Amino acid sequence: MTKKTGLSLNPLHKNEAEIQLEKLRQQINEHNYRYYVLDDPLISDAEYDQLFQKLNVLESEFPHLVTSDSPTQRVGAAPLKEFTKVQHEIPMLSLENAFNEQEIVNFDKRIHERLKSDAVIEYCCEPKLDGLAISIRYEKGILTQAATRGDGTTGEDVTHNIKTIKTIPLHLLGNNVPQVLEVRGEVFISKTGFKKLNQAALKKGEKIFANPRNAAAGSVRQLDSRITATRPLEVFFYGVGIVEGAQLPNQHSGILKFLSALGLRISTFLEVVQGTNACLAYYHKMMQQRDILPYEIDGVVYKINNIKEQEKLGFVSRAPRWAIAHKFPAQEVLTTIEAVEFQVGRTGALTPVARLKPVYVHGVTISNATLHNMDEIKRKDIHIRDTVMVRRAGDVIPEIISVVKEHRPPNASKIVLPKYCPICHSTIEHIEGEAVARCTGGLFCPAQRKETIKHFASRRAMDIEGLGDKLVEQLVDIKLISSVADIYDLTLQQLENLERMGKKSAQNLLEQLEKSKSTTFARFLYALGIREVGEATAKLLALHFKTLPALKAATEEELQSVSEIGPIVAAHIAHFFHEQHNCDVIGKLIKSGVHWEAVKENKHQPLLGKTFVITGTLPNMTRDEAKEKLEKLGGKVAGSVSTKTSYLIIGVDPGAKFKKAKELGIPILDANEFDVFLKKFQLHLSSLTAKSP
Ligand code: 9MJ
Repeated sequence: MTKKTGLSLNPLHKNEAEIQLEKLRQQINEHNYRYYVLDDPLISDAEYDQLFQKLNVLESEFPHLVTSDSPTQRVGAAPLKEFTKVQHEIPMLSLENAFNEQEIVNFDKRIHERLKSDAVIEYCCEPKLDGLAISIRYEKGILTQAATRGDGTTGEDVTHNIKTIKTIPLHLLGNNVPQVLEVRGEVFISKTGFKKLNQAALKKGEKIFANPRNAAAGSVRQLDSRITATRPLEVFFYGVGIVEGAQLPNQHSGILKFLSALGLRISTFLEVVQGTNACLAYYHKMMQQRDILPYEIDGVVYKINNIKEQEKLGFVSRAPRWAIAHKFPAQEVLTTIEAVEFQVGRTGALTPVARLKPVYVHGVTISNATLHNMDEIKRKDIHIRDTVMVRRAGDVIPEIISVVKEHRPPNASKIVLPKYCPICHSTIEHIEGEAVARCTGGLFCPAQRKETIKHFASRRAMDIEGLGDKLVEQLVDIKLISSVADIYDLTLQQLENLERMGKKSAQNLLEQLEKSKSTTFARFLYALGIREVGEATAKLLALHFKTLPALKAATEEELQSVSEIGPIVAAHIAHFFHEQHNCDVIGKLIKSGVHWEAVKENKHQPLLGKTFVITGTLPNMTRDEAKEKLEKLGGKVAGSVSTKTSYLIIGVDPGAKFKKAKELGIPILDANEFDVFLKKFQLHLSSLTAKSP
């Protein structure tokens, strides 16, 4: 039985309804394409709404005829419990970055060398969007799966969310649809979309997004697609993955045109050019247009247009050799300093932070900038209420680069180092000649206590999963813990009564706390947070002194006999163990069950004397795991590339280190080569896998 409504022509027979539904969907798809992809609608919004309404009514009368690719299926569905993983058969590549013209010239030169050709190279130039990369699979023209890039090999299934994006067709257009087509592109949020989203969030008292990229990524990685459906997400497609049952054009620009004909939105700023000079002209043109574009771009991309040549070039460390992103320079903006606050770190060091009048800089709202220390403030002559030039480069904390002195208002005030700690009111000590000023409150200061406990629980220290920063702050604020020694006294009852903590999470945390008690001497030393004792020094100390009593008894001279430990570090270590309250904390931790295996002497260290630097994400192991493996073999892992680096290990998205290593001619191992390299020492590793430093 069918229900009669004003809009439908019912009662219809099932096959009549099927035909009508199909026609309506086709019409709506066509209009979607004209509106969202071509930006050239044929009908008014009211006419479109009428068609959509008609489809809605008909589908509600024939619910069993609703198809997964129907335009009505974009509204979002019930939340998922978790994302399922998707393997990318063809890896989703990222791009190598270039920051200046010389790097583009070098890139072009490398291409010529690899292709063994002198001919001018044809490039397809594209704007570079800074959103979230996705891969969408169409089978017989119907959207069947959408996945994030993840690490390039494994992403997350976000089909439910991607289907809510109106610029993405659920059904490809035309008669030339491949059997299987995976398309790759960038999901993003326009400048106005971002503004509206944050205005709405502010109204509702919700957290605002820092930039359109975070907003886009957060919206796509939602378990509840009904939320995603409310977000103004858009897409541009720029490539393909698996293609079956179709012969694609042999030029990149041709492939993009082919995608467009299927109803897939591509950039309207594509240009095919000859040689690097034309690429650079495109770069300057796009940089000028950047502010009037409706969406953020953070650079442009040059891709070799000839697909055969692309195939010849292949890829390295998950970035194609045939493409490069030419990034726009770091952005600088003017704003004013509204106030300066002092943050207290783990060792009591005070860091002045400028609270700025919020400014939106090409995609990011900046409201804070670090002032580093008082010397820096003096050197740059920074006052409160000054107009300042702020620079944001990549993901680093924004910095003030200069003051516009001519704009200094009469009520500008000097930044004064407080006499007392803003948190615990202990006196502030500022030793002549030292850049850093410190709160003398020590562990009496809640800020230092919180930071000490956060450090103790952190991944590279005691590795207590579930004891995150927010929880530590909460536990200290409500006085359930006041030192690291108290965390092992926490009970199930105390934990499960906390705000935002269920019984299950409380139980998990207790399990993790128990697990963390079995550690290594080096991790324990690092976790104590002794000044100047980082991970590397902690390892040296553990290896040299072997036991806690031996280390505690060491004089400053004995400490200095350890290579790489100088007088300052030695003094900090000796001072730490002279403080009775530190010894009490250690005693209590050990009484709570914290223990480690005896430190073993590693006689066979084939990588002794070799220094490694790791950059980018490794697909098969975390950086920490790689570091641990190398160190067990005697290798040292450093943070930056220099002439002393023996090998650079590159994962996905290697950064400036990759470039520097190439310039210095340092041997580079990609993830696969690194696996082979490690396997060479596997035998050795297996004899060293016990959890000891
Ligand atoms: C962006 N983000 O706009 C690529 N991209 O090509 C463009 N990203 C890309 N192309 C291969 N336009 C890997 C990534």
